[in-house]
Amino acid sequence: MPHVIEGDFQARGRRFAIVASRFNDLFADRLVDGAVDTLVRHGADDSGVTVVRCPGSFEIPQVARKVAETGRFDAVICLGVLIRGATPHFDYIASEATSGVGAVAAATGVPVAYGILTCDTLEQAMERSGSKAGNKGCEAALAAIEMASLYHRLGQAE
Ligand code: DLZ
Repeated sequence: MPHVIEGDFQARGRRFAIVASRFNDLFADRLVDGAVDTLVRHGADDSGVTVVRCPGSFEIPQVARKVAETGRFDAVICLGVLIRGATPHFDYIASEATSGVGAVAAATGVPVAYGILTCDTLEQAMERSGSKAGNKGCEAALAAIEMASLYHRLGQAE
């Protein structure tokens, strides 16, 4: 049998930060609600969940890095909602936000989950923030719980 190291979905006693943008808050707030609900239903205490709001998705990586660097969190969950407009603005912000979030995880060693919607239409955003395509905030929170557990176990295995 191979030696398998993997995370579980127990959030009790762990500390999570949710970094969420306010732009398109009609949908962004639903992602935050989904993430908080998922964390709490997996055992996180209210005191173990901190929500940090920033203006737009472009700012998410900057704030996530600050938050991760405090050393106070086992994982950071990044949530935002980008909706394509008439100009290429969307593509620039989506690209910065996406690569920026990955860079935060690489630079800080803290697991960072990605829950930024990149939608062509309002309908797509609605579908992914708590209706027929689920809630991507919940999915990002699950990834964060698993990664926090995995990093904990990898630390024990050293
Ligand atoms: C400017 C802008 C635009 C056009 N669209 C979005 C969007 O769909 N989703 C989002 O999260 N943020 C958007 N922003 C705001 C930028 O992310 C950023 O906050 C501003 O450019 C200020 O730096």
